[in-house]
Amino acid sequence: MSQRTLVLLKPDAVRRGLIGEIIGRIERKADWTISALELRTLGQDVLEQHYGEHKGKPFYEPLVAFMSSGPVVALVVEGERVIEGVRALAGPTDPIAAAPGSIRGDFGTIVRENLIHASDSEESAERELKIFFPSLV
Ligand code: RTP
Ligand code: MG
Repeated sequence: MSQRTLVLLKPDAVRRGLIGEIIGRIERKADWTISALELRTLGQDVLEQHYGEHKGKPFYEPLVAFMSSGPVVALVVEGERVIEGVRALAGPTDPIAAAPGSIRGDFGTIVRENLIHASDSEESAERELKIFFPSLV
């Protein structure tokens, strides 16, 4: 089943020079395609829409501060079961709990600074793609 997902390489990944490493892992998966890609610094408005489900939680304010602390790379990836697939490449939210071999497991230690976002369901993907790439049909 071909799908589309919204991926963000978070500001820690960009600062640490891991763009190529992470995109390379996504690119090497068979039959997945990067169909949009952009470096941009996120404002409060976009982050509030994107992470609205977490508003009010204790980690929300520091998360928004972190996510606006430098540029991110936003990508649209298309292909077979790509929503579940990029989540699997990323590993669980806490990088210490993430298995070596996953992006978070290989490069992260701090829960907040966990390198990558990927949509967690078809509904999230549709919602998030509209926020980041509204011109995409
Ligand atoms: P994401 O939305 O960024 O892809 O990450 P996720 O689904 O794995 O995790 P989620 O629960 O949606 O949390 C969003 C992001 O908030 C930060 N976070 N910090 N306890 C904490 O300090 C905490 N919990 C979550 C992480 O950056 C997480 O990716
Ligand atoms: Mg999430």
